[in-house]
Amino acid sequence: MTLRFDRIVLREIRLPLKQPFRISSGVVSERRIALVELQHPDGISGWGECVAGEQPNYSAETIDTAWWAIRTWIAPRLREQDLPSPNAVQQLLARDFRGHLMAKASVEMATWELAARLDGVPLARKLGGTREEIPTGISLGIQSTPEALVALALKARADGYRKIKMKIAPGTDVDFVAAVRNELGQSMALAVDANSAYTLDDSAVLRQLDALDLVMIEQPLGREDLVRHAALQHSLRTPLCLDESITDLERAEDMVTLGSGRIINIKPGRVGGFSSSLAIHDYCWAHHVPVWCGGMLESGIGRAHNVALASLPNFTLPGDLSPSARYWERDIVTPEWTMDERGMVRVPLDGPGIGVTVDMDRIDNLTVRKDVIGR
Ligand code: OSB
Ligand code: MG
Repeated sequence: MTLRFDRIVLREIRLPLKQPFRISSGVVSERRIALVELQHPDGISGWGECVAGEQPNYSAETIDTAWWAIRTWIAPRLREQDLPSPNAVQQLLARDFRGHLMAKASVEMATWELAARLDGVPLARKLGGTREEIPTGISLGIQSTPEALVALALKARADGYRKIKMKIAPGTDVDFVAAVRNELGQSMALAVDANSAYTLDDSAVLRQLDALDLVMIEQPLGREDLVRHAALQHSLRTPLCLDESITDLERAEDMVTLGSGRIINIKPGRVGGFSSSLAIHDYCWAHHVPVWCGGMLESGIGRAHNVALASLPNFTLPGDLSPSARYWERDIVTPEWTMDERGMVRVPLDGPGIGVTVDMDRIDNLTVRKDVIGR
């Protein structure tokens, strides 16, 4: 069957988080999530989820800019066309069309899902994934006291998580992380993520973090600043991991060339989709740079895409792929995502596509806006 879609259904759902999630640049209590359904003429759908946030505090995109970009530019360019392969979509969307990577990714990834369904293979295998289960880490938001953070970290370890990442910002950093290190001991893999909250003027604080035996410090400096990250990396022994700064393969190459970091957090939504993620993955593998799959508080659809990607061989560090119950009272897929007591999430390999069932009744109940593009 040819890869094409004649109609795109865009839906916005509202999904309250069990707990507000605070990072250095803002807090979210209820996710506004754009879901993309690509409808093939034979009645098969491919699903995608847009990771753009409610506010422009992680990147310039928001759900509202993504909605507009999909309607105005992405859907008209791809709809009612025979696509040679999902790998062709990224280039089609790149021509004379800058930015909007999260909007592009949501449709590009849905195209991969549609292609996997048309081929009757699991998305993980369509992408070239080899793993059957993924080691999982948790990302803990900024807490009001070190004691509160320690309590969450103890629970995370008891749940089986293999890595604990703590969000930090100036003023809620060294004391908080040191308290967790003291309580959990040296053997637990701990990491921090600053979401660009520091500058090189904060080097005293960054040196104190360097002494806490962290597996990585994620994105301490500016989003577009590979040069200062290189200066910082050369002064620290802890590996820096870049998240926001890596928007495409070229940025990954620059990181390696300049020495701006030693690890990459690949979020397919941030880099424009799966083709770009695969290119970054392959490049990093060849250059001995480990990668892991980050999260953006996705629902069960986005999580399925992340789990499929994380099944590739160079995803050697635990991903931010917490189970559904960590975020939501009830997810929008069945079965919900779970993690076993060893901190592993299983890659669904029994059915085609994302391998979980989209709960249409649940989605209908949560939908606040819907837009149908096409006949
Ligand atoms: O930097 O990884 C990040 C959530 C929102 C914005 C940025 C980030 C995050 C997370 C969430 O860390 C991880 C998850 O989805 O569990
Ligand atoms: Mg991050």
